[in-house]
Amino acid sequence: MRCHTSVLVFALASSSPLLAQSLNIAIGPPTISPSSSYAGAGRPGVWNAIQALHASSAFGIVDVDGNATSVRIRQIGGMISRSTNDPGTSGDDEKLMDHCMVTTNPTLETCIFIDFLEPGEYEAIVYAMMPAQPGVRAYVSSDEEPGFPRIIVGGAWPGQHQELITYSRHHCIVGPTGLLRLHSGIVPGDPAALGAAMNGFQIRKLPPLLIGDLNCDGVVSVGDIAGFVLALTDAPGYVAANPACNIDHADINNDGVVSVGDIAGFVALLTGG
Ligand SMILES: [Ca+2]
Ligand SMILES: [Ca+2]
Repeated sequence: MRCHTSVLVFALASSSPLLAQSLNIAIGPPTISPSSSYAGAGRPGVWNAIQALHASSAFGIVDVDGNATSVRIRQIGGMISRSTNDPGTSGDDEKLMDHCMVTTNPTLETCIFIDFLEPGEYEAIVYAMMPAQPGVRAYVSSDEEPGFPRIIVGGAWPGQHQELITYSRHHCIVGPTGLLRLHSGIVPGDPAALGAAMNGFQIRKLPPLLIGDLNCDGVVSVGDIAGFVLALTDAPGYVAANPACNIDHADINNDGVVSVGDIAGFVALLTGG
C-alpha cells in the first residue's frame, strides 16, 4: 500500500504562499542539520532539520538562501525515528546520514508530501542509506516522476555521496496542485524488520530545458563549450560549478546519459549542422 489516500486527511491551506524552488531537508533531531556550505549530492545552502514524524506537518521551511517560504512538509507511514552512529560518516555527512525516518512495514512506505511548490520540473535527491547497516536497502520513488521508476538505494558509506548507495535522483513534474511526493519503502522480498531509511532530501526547480545550454544563459553558443566538457568529464564538478543549471542539457542525443555519444550532436548544435 502506498500513501495516496492520506492526502485527503489534510485540508489544504487557502493562503497565497510564497514560492520556493530549492530546499534542503535533513530528517532527524530538530537541532542537528548540516552547515549551509554543505552540498550533499546537490547544491549547498541552508538545511532545514525536521523530524518528519508520522502524521506530522512541518512549516517554517526556508529555502537554500535562508528565505522564508510557505512550503509545508508532511509525512505519513514512517513510524521510527532512528539515530545510529555510522562508523564511516563524519562532519556534515554524519549530520545528514546518521539520522533517518524508518518504516518496517512492507506495505506502508515513509511518504513525504511537499505542498505549495511552484509548478514545473524539479530535481529531487532522496537520501536513503541505513546508517551502519550496509546490507539494508530502500525502495525510493516519486509519484511525480514520469514512468514512476522505483530505485533501490543502500550499502556501506562509500566515503562520499554516491548515487544508488547513499541517494537516488529523480526528475519530477510538479503540476498545478504544487504537490511533490517522495517515498522510501521496503524492497520487495527484503526482510522488512530491518527497515528502510529516508535521511533527508533536496529539491531544486530546474531551468527550462534547453539542450546544449550548459551555462543556462538561454542560448546555445561557444560559451557552453567549457560547461559541456566539464559535464562530460567531471559531472560532480559541473554540478558544483553550475548549481542553477541542469546537467541533462548535455545529453544531446537524449539517451539518458551524458557521454562521448553526445559530442557529435553538441558540435552540430554549435555549428548549425
Ligand atoms: Ca548557453
Ligand atoms: Ca546522451
